[in-house]
Amino acid sequence: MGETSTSKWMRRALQLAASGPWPDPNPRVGCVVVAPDGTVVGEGFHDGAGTPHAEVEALRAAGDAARGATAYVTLEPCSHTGRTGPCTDLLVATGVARVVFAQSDPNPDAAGGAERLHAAGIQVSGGVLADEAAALNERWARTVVLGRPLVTWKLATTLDGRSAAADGTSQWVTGEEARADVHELRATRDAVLVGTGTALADDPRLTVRMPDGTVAPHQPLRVVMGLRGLPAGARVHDGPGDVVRLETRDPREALDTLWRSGVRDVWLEGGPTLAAAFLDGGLVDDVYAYVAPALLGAGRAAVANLGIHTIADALRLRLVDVAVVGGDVRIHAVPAHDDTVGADAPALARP
Ligand code: AOF
Ligand code: ZN
Repeated sequence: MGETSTSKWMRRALQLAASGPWPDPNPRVGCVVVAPDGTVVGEGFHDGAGTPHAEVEALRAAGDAARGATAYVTLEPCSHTGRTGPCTDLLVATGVARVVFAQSDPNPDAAGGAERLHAAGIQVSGGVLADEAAALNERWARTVVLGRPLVTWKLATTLDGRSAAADGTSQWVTGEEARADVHELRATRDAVLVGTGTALADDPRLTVRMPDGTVAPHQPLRVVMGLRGLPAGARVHDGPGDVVRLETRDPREALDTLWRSGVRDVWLEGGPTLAAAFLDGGLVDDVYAYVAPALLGAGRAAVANLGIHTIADALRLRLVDVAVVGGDVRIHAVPAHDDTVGADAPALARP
């Protein structure tokens, strides 16, 4: 079979993959099973975490016609038993003769499928339209490699880096447009996270609101971490969407818990102590700084002490982009140790 038909079927598999839900803790995967005479005998896609894998759906549709056929899959078939059984075993059992896949599986728990198929006597080739397949699941791939949710830290400061005045007042550092922009970005995340300090001081609702003040349809999970208790009347308990209390001050532990409950990206809104803990642990992947052309000269800094004493040790970020938002400036940057694109690029490209 020539390269043209191989990429034609893979394109179809990519199309199927794209019909899967997003965002989702699992990757978007598509599969097409093609008989030796070139007829499609089965198609499938992954319809979200906990549902059958794309291969399972396509093989189920193909039935006996899978024998001797070629399976085109956008992701290397899994070799593990997770929420579902290994697809490699099913491909072998159904008598598929050949497997063509696009992206190798970056998930350390599920990888190795190609070798397993090969060992079972199936003809295997990978890398067909791999970049396109990878682009569908860029954030997923980053999170499975890291084994934790991606973290975006948002801060709002004056020109002199202060998030609150000397008397503790902090509403509002930036203007209305910047606040609307924050709500728009919040809405693209699975969870919004603050520390108990911020929850007590600012009494935020942490909901996503539309410019007219109404509540947006998608509400990220609202998470408050830290050891102090919250009053029953705290506003975070109001409105739609779930609220989670994480009784820990350890960012790693908090991210582990969130990861296990399916959260794949977190919007971190402070305060300064929590931001410092995440930065210190190398747990910040994206930074959105809203800077107001205002000066306070005194008051709380956006981030607490990072233990840096000399300029050479500054935590340097790489600039991704700068935008004027109303009367303020929005700076998007990523930690300099991270030379991949901003973790946001694929998510924000989505409608
Ligand atoms: C999917 N859908 O169609 C394929 C996946 O949590 P589990 O048990 O569903 O396993 C998820 C892993 O399986 C996933 O991280 C990826 O490595 C592999 N393949 N996953 O969600 C699919 N083929
Ligand atoms: Zn699988």
